[in-house]
Amino acid sequence: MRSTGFSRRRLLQLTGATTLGSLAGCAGQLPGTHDGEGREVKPRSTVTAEPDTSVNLTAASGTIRPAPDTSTANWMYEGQFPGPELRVQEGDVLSVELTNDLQEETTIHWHGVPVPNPVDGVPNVTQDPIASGDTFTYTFRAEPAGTYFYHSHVGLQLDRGLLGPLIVEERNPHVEYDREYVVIVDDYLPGEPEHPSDGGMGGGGGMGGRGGMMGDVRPPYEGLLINGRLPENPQTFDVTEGERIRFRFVNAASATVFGVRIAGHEMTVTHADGRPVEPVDVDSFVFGAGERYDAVVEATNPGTWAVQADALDGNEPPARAVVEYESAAGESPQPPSAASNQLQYGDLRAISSLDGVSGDPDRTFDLTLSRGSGQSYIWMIDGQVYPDADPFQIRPEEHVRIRMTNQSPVVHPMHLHGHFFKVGNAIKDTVLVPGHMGQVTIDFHADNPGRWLFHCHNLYHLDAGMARIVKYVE
Ligand SMILES: [Cu+2]
Repeated sequence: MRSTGFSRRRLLQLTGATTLGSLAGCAGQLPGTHDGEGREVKPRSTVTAEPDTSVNLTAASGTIRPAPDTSTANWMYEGQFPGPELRVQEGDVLSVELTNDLQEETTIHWHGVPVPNPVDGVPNVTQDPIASGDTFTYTFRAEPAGTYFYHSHVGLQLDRGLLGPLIVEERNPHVEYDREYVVIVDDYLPGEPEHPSDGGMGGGGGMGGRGGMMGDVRPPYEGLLINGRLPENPQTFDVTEGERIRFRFVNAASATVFGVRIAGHEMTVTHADGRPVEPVDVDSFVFGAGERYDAVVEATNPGTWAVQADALDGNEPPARAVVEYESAAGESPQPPSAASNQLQYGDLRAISSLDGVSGDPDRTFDLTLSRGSGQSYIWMIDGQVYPDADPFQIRPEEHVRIRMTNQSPVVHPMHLHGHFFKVGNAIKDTVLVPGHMGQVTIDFHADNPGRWLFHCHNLYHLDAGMARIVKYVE
């Protein structure tokens, strides 16, 4: 149907590879970028080695109790919320058989892990969705080490509770610690998530809406959670004076950016999105949906202290947990003081470099992030609404640059599947692009062929079109 695409491709076949290279270098456009007809490169094959760890996960509905007198029907893995912690050694082969006992299709995505494309878990892009009653096995090598999480990538299922932590332990950590805790920060939505376009979020698709966030609507969250618990029912992290505690913070929320503090203690941030960084001391950090930070805390201030995560864009009471020294058991937790030394992306310096992204890029995409102007709830990348959007075509081994300008007033946590990227001196897989013309540039090495989703990790923005396929072509 797109005859111009055909003829352009024809022309390029005739003019040969030199022309291709120069075109790609100057304009950031690949022949076929807009016709969606480039010949795809086969993905890496999936791992066939014997798994070191085999896990069965069943997705099914059940009841969660985020506080003693609060319960709600939710969807869960193995009847747990958050789902069971999967913990393996770096380089191990992990095999997860997912059984779908839900009444609708599902998948699992291994957020941040650069798995081979066929096990990335994006429905209708990397696999057929798993039908109700069916099973699907995801097998991949768990590397590099890091703090990750897994979640459903179908529709709004993440906001129904289908999420859990995936920890890939380093063989040789670059920081010392005595014990660790995983801290999953989330927004709490009882019942079924609704599409804003259906008027289900109180904003009717208009401006403002619940939560009062300019230019966006917010689901009717009934609280904020740490490890599945509301603030009136906080988890206690036991510590002993003199210990070094590693906290692995995961923002598994669907629509919430959090600011995190621990009362009475400085945090030494050691990993960003699982990747080791030069340790940096802060008293707070902000992270968006899909981001992770690891921080080491020295237990040198006996007492009982709050771990607090405030929604930057919501007005629910902050999520909370408690750090309790043995010697102070039973005392009521002290709240954190105001943040004065907040982590900035510019503070992050990756320990190891990312191969293949030095110098000038082979291809650059200049993208706008924006909201649709009409009454319907639409979010766009470069003016297009996924899935009715052109794939970004790249070639194997290219150094690809994506420059984003956020024309909306709302922050967007942008996530690239299958790859880490360089942002400043950090290596990450999810990055916040601030509102009001905020600009962020990421660079990645095209070393994992396939079709990868690049999208906003605000689930409602994703659902409303803020996504693209990055596709490897020959
Ligand atoms: Cu967004």
